[in-house]
Amino acid sequence: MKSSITACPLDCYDACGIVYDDGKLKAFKDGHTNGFLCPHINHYDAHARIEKARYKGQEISMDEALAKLKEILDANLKSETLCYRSSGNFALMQGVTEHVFAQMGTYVTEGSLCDGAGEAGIIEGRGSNKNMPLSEIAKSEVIVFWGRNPHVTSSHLLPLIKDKTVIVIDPVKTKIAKMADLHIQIKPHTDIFLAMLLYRFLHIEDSCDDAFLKEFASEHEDYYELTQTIRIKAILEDIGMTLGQIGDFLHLVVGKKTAIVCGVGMQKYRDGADVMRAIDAFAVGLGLFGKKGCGVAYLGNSKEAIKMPFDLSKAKKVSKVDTPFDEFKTVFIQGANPLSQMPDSNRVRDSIEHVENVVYFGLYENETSEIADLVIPAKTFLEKDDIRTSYSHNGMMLMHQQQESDIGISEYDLAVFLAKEYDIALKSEAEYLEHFKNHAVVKIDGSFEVEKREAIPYQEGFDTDDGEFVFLEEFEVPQKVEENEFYLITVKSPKSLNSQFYREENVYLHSALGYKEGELVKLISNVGEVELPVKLNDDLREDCVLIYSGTKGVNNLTTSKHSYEGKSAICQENFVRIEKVN
Ligand SMILES: Nc1nc2c(c(=O)[nH]1)N[C@H]1C(S)=C(S)[C@@H](COP(=O)(O)OP(=O)(O)OC[C@H]3O[C@@H](n4cnc5c(=O)[nH]c(N)nc54)[C@H](O)[C@@H]3O)O[C@H]1N2
Ligand SMILES: Nc1nc2c(c(=O)[nH]1)N[C@H]1C(S)=C(S)[C@@H](COP(=O)(O)OP(=O)(O)OC[C@H]3O[C@@H](n4cnc5c(=O)[nH]c(N)nc54)[C@H](O)[C@@H]3O)O[C@H]1N2
Ligand code: SF4
Ligand SMILES: [Mo]
Repeated sequence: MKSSITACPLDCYDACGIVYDDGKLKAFKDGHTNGFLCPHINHYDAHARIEKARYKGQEISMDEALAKLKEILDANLKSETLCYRSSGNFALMQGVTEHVFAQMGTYVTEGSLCDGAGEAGIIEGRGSNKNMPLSEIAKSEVIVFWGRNPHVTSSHLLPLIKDKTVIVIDPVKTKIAKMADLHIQIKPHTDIFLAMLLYRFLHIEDSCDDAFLKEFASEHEDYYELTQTIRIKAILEDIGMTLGQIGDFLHLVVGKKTAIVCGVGMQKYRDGADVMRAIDAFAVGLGLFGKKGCGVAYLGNSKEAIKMPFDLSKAKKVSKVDTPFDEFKTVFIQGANPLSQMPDSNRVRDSIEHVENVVYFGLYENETSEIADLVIPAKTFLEKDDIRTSYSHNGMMLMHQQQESDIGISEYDLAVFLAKEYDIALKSEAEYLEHFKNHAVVKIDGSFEVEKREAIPYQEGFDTDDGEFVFLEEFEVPQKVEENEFYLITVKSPKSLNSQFYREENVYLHSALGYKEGELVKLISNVGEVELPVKLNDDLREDCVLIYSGTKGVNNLTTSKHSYEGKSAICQENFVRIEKVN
């Protein structure tokens, strides 16, 4: 009998299990999914998808589209072809197309639009990026949400925080901030100061976990000295907090099982790796690693402890952040909307204009499908077999096909077509799925978990050469806004999954700035501008402008420079000015 089990494919911490019941999507009752899904999946059917392939605006059949793809690929050298893939669908089989392109000799992309800076900081400090899973967060007494907005981006964490002490560090009074025992409405891009001051006062109050430091972080005195270079009074005033709040913070966490649950918010800057490493250092001071119910959770690596059967090692690579599209004659785009989601949209548009053939392989119409020469509709997650893992828990979710449909082609079938045409060895779909499944163990409740992922990593020390934590040795003082400039906060919306589903259309401003609801304003940064109607929101700081990810034109404002470490986009590095539009 066909299994009715699948999982949500979306780029989301929770990676929920789904039961497909008579055309309805229902949540797993067991485990973290806890019987509920979220609006994206509850309304999945409501979103019109691309039903027909097309070439230069003309509808064609799928066979014609594949023939066209071959014609396009044959017209140029493989070294003039780029495969640009993102994570509109997070399941593991998505990588099979990129594998085939890589074997054909095309370029692929490297780097991150997302979490790369923070990940680089974690790896520098700990030697690896092993995440604290949801199941351990459940055991903690205190949760610190640091640049993470759980009501929007990880709602299945919420049942786990009942009866726990909650601290929130966020420039926005988010829903979780309003419920928290302590909210520090920090000035954007000043988290490195807060993390270092917390460490310094932990040391001054003699509250460090000395045994842990001695064993796993022997350079701690040097780091304490670095934290002493901060001018306390001036910095506290600048970041928008008081000495009392530092005391309150420490009072709430010292001696408690604490989970520091980080999001991508505080690392969308060029020194994002250092910010994350300073947060890790505070956790080291508290001795939070290698213990039950303690640790630092971030956007982990969903492929941790999985050996990928797809080989990109020999492929030439260009950055995903400032991709030189104009150096290619053919660009194949899968599961991505780079014309909206990459930074510096004007640069992206100018650069991609020079490409002879843009191929878009996706589900929905958007800025990228609009300019594509060849559009190939994908299959939804309900129409193909797959397997997914998560960047926040250790589960492995089987995704069985639930529906038959004439629309679209799966990634695997597209890969089969290319492999046949270009004589590339490919295993059967079942073999790949079996390969992934072999990385799992079955738990008592019948669910699968990635076998080699530790629930409590770093119990024997860190993965650095000598097993010790590597502290920051220097840091950059972040730039401040000038008069009439604002920090740009660009965050995830409850209505969209980046540019999928219901996209936001406004800029959010504090009412004290004097703009009217609905009024059109022009936002200007040093790379570009965008006009958007105002929505007032007093949960913001007065020095911030908030535009949600997925809002059309938001990335006109963002730089395509990289983070110093991690080859990551830095969507919040730009300051903006506001002008009235008459
Ligand atoms: N509904 C929904 N869910 C999603 C997504 C979506 O688009 N919509 N996208 C998915 C993806 S791709 C990702 S990467 C994750 C990201 O999930 P989160 O990490 O939760 O992402 P963000 O909303 O970008 O940022 C989180 C918080 O950081 C705060 N922040 C901004 N700047 C700073 C700062 O300088 N310091 C501090 N301390 N905080 C700051 C923001 O105000 C925000 O509340 O969410 C995933 N889940
Ligand atoms: N200003 C600003 N920019 C940002 C961010 C921000 O917070 N602010 N966030 C950044 C982050 S964290 C991320 S992760 C990126 C996300 O950027 P993208 O990965 O480009 O994300 P989406 O906008 O979700 O576009 C995904 C596309 O995948 C396609 N798709 C969905 N399912 C499938 C499938 O099964 N098969 C195929 N072939 N296609 C499918 C859909 O058509 C959809 O258009 O954006 C980054 N850009
Ligand atoms: S919470 Fe995340 S994983 Fe769960 S259904 Fe919603 S988008 Fe999918
Ligand atoms: Mo992301």
